[in-house]
Amino acid sequence: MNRLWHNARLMTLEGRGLGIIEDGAVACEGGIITYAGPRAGAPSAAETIDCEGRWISPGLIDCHTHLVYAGNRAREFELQLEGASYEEIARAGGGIVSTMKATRAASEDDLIAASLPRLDALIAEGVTTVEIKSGYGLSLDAERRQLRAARRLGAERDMAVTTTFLGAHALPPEFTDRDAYVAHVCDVMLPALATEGLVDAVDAFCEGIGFSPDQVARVFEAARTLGLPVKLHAEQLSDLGGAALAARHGALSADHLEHLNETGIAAMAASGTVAVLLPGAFYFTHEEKRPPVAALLVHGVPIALATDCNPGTSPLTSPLLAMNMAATLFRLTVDECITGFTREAARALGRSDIGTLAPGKACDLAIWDIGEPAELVYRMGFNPLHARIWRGQ
Ligand code: DI6
Ligand code: FE
Repeated sequence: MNRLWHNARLMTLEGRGLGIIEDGAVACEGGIITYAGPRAGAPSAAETIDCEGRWISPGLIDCHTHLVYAGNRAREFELQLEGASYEEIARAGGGIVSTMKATRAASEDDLIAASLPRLDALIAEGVTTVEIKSGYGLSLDAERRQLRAARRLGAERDMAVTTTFLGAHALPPEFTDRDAYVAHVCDVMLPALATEGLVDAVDAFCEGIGFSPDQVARVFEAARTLGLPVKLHAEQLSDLGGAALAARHGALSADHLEHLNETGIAAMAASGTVAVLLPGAFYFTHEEKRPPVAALLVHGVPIALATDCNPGTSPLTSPLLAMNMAATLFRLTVDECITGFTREAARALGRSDIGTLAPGKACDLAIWDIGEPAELVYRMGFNPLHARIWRGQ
């Protein structure tokens, strides 16, 4: 059935900024937008919805999450508050490995049950597409369960889920040699999971405590052989040249980037690699170095934002709070915060069918009870979502 939302103010996200249309309307047929523009030019429809002057934006896109895992690290957080270091916690069995143990012990149904509340928190704030990474299984079976759970979450709710294989996240306890584990990731895990249709993209953690640029390059080669796009956790804690490496491999995005240097920025600009900034992790880990936002803008690198929802460094399920943090901590403008969770987030996922309001795009809408777009970014802990529309429903 065709539908028309009218008497609305639109953030179409078409063009450079927010693409605002006052007194606008959006029409939809079969889950696809057929019209987004001034109300005066709107087609007639079987069903019309009066938005009473509310704002409509594209549904939000959370382009970097580790949303599927079991357990949590609240006790670890408490120990940190009492003065324990990350190393002490890791030695006591904490850190990524503690989430790995809980995730390995969980069935696919357990993972779904544990992850649904987090997904629902995103849905409540208007998210219509979410990227979900593996990386807490670190064995073929457990990574498969995580990715299958991620796929199933999309069916449990009206939500588009894109999956990313992050086998090269941490060294599992069965391995002592990082190169040997990377070979297992490239030769065994990735080909099997890709064949099963569980992998939309491939990611790695390029860091002193993660994997070296050489090891990441091997993972990227394996992805290329399978025709899969790549992205990278780069320059979060130190500068290993990960972003430039990602750019050389035509990565969709390089994410975190607090310690990114000029060379990396230029390389990203040349390859069109999106900078995904994750203010939740910056905040939660007390990072002091800010990502080089001004230089990214000067070079014309597109900037996206995401929650990085994960149990260790960003237990965040609020895109609206992430926008507020990006503004206050990274000095992004209101327009940059909103484009970062819509149009640019779509770009970070390599998706041209979502992220703006235009004919031919998926009819994923967020309808907001606000007087102006800045209200989305300005408030903290308040949710002005009036309605969320997924594929026209
Ligand atoms: N970067 C991070 O901040 C997280 N993973 C990553 O690649 C840490 C995840 C965790 O501590 O569980
Ligand atoms: Fe992450």
